[in-house]
Amino acid sequence: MFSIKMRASKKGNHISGAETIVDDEKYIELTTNEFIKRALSHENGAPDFINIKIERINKNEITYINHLPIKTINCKNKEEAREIAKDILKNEGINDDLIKKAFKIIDKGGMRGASILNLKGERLEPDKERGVRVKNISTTKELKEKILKNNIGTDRTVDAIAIASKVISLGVIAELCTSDNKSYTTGYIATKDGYFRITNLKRGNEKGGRVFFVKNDVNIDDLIYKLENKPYIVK
Ligand code: PML
Repeated sequence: MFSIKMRASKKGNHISGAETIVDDEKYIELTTNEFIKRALSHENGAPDFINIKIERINKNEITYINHLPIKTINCKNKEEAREIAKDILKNEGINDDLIKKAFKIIDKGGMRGASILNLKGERLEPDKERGVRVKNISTTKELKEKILKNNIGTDRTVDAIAIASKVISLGVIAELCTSDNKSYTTGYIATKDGYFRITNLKRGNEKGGRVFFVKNDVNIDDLIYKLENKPYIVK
């Protein structure tokens, strides 16, 4: 099996990223071409740097998990969407100050990965500019098809459900996310209860980002190691 990762940037600023796990080397070329096409046609601009990384991974190291149940909550505007988001997060024991802090981080944008906040509001990611990127993940072809064919979500959902399902299975309390694609305004919150897509969680042209909320006694080195390195396939 092979992990294939792409990231594209311009003048050092992140533009886009994608990754998957393929089970045979015959899929490497096709997938790589798709990723390059994606990098070159991204709405956030043309990159001056594209990095493609292909690594063999051992089948026995892969953890297979079920995807979080997906639910879409339609909101008429950002204000309504953020109220809904707050309610879901509060249900998980995350207080108002923390929620405000998290929205401030994602609205500032520009991070390649996620910020990690504990319940005291401390930021635990070692590199505050870059954040922590969840890597070595993929959805199965069947899950991708189910999401797209039944209009449960979009291509962005397919990528994000892999991230969300992995982080929640590793003990993260909740994930808050808006897209760094300028025009993509649907964001989500993931908790142990599901992946809640929330329309209009940001306005068009606004920036995006990710925050993971974790317990105060989290073993942060272990969590970051697993987020980055432990291969997961989400079915
Ligand atoms: C991103 O672009 O990485 C964030 C994706 C948000 C996806 C929300 C959805 O399911 O539509």
